[in-house]
Amino acid sequence: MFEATIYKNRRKALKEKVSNGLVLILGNGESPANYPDNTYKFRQDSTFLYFFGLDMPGFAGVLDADSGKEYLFGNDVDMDDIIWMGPQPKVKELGEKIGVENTSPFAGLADMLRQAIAEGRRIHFLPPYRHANMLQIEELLGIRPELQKKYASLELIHAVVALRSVKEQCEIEQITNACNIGYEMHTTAMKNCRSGVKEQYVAGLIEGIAASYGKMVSFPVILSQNGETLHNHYHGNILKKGRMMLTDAGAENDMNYCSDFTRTVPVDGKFDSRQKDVYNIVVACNRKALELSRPGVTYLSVHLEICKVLAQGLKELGLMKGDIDAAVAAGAHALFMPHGLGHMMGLDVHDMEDLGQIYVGYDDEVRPVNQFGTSSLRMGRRLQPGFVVTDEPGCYFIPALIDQWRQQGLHKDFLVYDKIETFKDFGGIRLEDDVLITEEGCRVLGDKRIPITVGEVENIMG
Ligand SMILES: [Mn+2]
Repeated sequence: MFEATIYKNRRKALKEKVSNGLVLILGNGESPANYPDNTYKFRQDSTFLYFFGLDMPGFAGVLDADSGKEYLFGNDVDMDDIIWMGPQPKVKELGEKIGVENTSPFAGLADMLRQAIAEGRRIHFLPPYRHANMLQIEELLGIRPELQKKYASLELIHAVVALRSVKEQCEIEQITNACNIGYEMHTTAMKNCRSGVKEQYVAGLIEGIAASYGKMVSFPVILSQNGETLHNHYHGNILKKGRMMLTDAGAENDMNYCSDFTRTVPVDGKFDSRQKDVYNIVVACNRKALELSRPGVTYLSVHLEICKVLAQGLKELGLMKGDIDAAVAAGAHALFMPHGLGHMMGLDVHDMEDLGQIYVGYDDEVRPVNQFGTSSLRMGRRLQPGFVVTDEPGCYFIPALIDQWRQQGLHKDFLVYDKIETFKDFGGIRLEDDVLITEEGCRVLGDKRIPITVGEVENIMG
């Protein structure tokens, strides 16, 4: 964990942002996979990690916005735990590590909240996403699970988003570390992308790299020679010459900070000319986003600009036609890129998505766009120094979507369906980097850039 002052400062800032009452931050517990003692790898709640730093199950924190007092609730281990898990620090000692003076057994949490309710005090909590915590909130606050999202504190959500969105130097170092693991993962995937190899083999290799350098993958690996399926977790195909392998994967490091990269490479290491043509358009989109991203610019506008680069490139290939600005305004390009340019990243790969994407990626000024494609943009608001966002344009040929649009006669003025038809066997390309917004502009995170140009990719695979 970081040193205690980091957590103390964060909690102080949070208390200043919340007007009054108690702030309840629940940690996560163990989560059973197939029987109670056989659990999934433990994953702490990211907001609890951010303010209380303890990466272990069974804790909750409370901040009193009125008195300024801070509390950590958790149980000391007993002899049984020591026999099975080894010696563990006392809750008091854990509190000292993160600068919290007041510690208490977990049961003290219910007592404190009961008293606060009796006094009519406000209790702020965040929208829970795990059923165990929903039951806990029901028990503690008497709010049924289906109502908890509604009663979660918007004031607290906004305060947490404001703090966690701007990454501190110590966090940028951790994300960089996660990106460096991502570099190992992706270059290993490239070197093993050979015809006759099963996708699962490559997926397993890179998952092992994430586990061996850090905690685990930051989300289940997406790896497929059918890259046109955006989130393809099926890894049962044998890689075939002539296809491209799309790998969207990242690592979560020891401090639970994430990386998230996508590369798309030709099986056996040489792009054919059609692949090269489309690939270079996506490289240009990725590069355009790096050129435009800087403080004060909305990420929605960056998204729309790279859509124009995509449409222009596809027009040059004879797949689109007409006025490019009009095509993008109409949403015709979304046949090829039905998703957004990127999302926030930090302790979560989609940072703070549990708090509500609308509060993370949008604000009063920049509202979500209700048009197919751009409606999937997770991050639209103005960029600030310290934001970490992904830059992940793509170009896909999804046969079912092409058929549907053609049948409905959608965007006939901008789409050359006869030509598009000949790309139905193409697959999909996505190229994703993790980007830090700096004072002057932005930079790709990671000590080394994962090979991205045609030349770099063919070189490392050759
Ligand atoms: Mn991503």
